[in-house]
Amino acid sequence: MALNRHDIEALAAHLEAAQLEARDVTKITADFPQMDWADAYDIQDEIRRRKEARGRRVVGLKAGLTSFAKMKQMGVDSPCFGFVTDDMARPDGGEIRMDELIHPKVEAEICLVTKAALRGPGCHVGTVMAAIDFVLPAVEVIDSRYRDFKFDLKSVIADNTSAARFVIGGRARDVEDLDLRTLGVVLEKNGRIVSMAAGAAVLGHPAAAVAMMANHLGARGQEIPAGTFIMTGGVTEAIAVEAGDHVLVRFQDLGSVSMRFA
Ligand code: 0L1
Ligand code: MG
Repeated sequence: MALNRHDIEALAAHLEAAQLEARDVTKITADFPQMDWADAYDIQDEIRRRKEARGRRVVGLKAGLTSFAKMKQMGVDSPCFGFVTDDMARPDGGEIRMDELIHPKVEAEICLVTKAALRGPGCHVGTVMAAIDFVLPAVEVIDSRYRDFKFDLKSVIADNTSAARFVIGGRARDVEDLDLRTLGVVLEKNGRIVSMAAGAAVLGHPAAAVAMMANHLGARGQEIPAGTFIMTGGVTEAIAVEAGDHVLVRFQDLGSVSMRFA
């Protein structure tokens, strides 16, 4: 670790305030270039601690930057991990307020819910598949707090991987009834198809994102508990939205998820 506890807490307060006030900030590595990967996740953990201390509940985990399209879009070569809280959830078909966000983008995500705990190291697609209860479709609304998306991966991790809103829709399906690699996803904005992909876009198999997450958490002495909702990462690149936009995502065998931005 390169940062001291005081800096970790100050940076967590700084980033969380930017999120809650929908205010952009410069990337934190500009002022703390020595920040390392452990510091970045410690800042994120401190944001989580602050939210839980105020009564917010962590209702899911997320993998980000897991699709090849997304990694290319953001110029990074490895995924990252974060969490979502109860106040980030919005209903399927509902409205998402733009005045609470900075510059949101939407991502279509295949989500897995565990029925057994997963703890790395050594988790792989097989371990994960054995621990999956069911599959759900969702749309994540990410909203980087960094001005003009000028960031690096450590700054993004500290900023809880841009987590802002998420919408679960469609229908839950047993994992045995699906082929997660060939599961097709079509994203429409204002009635026009803007992106398409299949589950394999996420690291070859969406369960691979969960295995990476379990191994990452294991290295930090943590696990994925049974009953965890996990967003495996956008299958396509993220799509920018503005007030008035309507987003509809159709997931093969899982139904659809929609929302309007107002
Ligand atoms: O969910 C994610 O893919 C995290 C993305 C973080 C970077 C961004 O804001 O685009
Ligand atoms: Mg995402």
